Amino acid sequence: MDAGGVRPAVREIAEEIESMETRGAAAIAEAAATAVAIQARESDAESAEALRVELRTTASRLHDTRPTAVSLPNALRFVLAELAGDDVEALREDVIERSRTFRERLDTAQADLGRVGAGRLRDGDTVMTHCHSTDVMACVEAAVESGKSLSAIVTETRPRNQGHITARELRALDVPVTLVVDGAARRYLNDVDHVLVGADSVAADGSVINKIGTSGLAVNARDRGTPITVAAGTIKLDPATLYGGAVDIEMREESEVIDPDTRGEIGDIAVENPAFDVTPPRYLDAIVTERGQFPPESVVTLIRELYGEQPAAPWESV
Ligand code: RUB
Repeated sequence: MDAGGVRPAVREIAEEIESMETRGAAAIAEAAATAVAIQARESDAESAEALRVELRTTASRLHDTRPTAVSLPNALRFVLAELAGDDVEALREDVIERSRTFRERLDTAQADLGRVGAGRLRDGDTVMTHCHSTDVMACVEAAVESGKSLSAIVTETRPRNQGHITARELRALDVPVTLVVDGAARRYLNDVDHVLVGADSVAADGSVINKIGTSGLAVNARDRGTPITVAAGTIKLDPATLYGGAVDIEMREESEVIDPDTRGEIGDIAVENPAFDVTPPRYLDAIVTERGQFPPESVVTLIRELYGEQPAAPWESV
């Protein structure tokens, strides 16, 4: 067990998020909520205070895994909203119950937003996707289930090729797929009716933070007059941005871009590997959530309604 009493199963979940075995904003949030419940269930803490300290240490470990998807801190905020009281068993049960509620709501939200997003797609549309987003897949699935026939152009999504996951899942829905390299996206926009992307975070000004390449794709789509929709459940809304917080863009290993031997052969070069970028709201047509669709600039009212107060930070020790 860790200093801080973090259970091995929790450490394993944190490592899976770090190594991207568990990836995508919704899956990361679900895994974090599950990990906190495991910690509460397996903890040997004999007092509520000791359990509170362990839960904060657990939250801190999970929070440090990946910095950009706000669904992770939002999950921790929800599950660890109330850590009050002197009864250790009541505290344990409360955390387990809140984790269950969070995960159930996540599932329902995705199904609900899928139906909203499906409404934006027409029978016969070709959609272009970037990366792999379960919120996007929920929209496509709902459209297909409602009898619409779709085809897809899928960017491979360098350097980790999440487009392959999207391609596989679209084929499982019987959607015809053309896989292209990221650099070919603009060329193929001529054949596309709708661009559909997910989000890791949505800022109060309506900017969308998603997989690197999304902003260029959005600018190109706007230039071509191709509608672009962001599918993002409300756990992707970042309350800290209401109070001047900025979204931290994850910088990943250089070796994901170029292997060390090839790099050595080339000589002295700098390599940068940002995992996400920021798309300003003017390039986006709509953000689809389980609460309906919003013009990106209006999303601030939803953030205020759902997360109006100064956001808590249950991963910080007190
Ligand atoms: C994943 C990514 C996805 C969002 C939304 O990046 O950018 O578009 O996380 O996914 P990575 P979802 O592969 O680096 O985690 O809709 O499943 O939450």
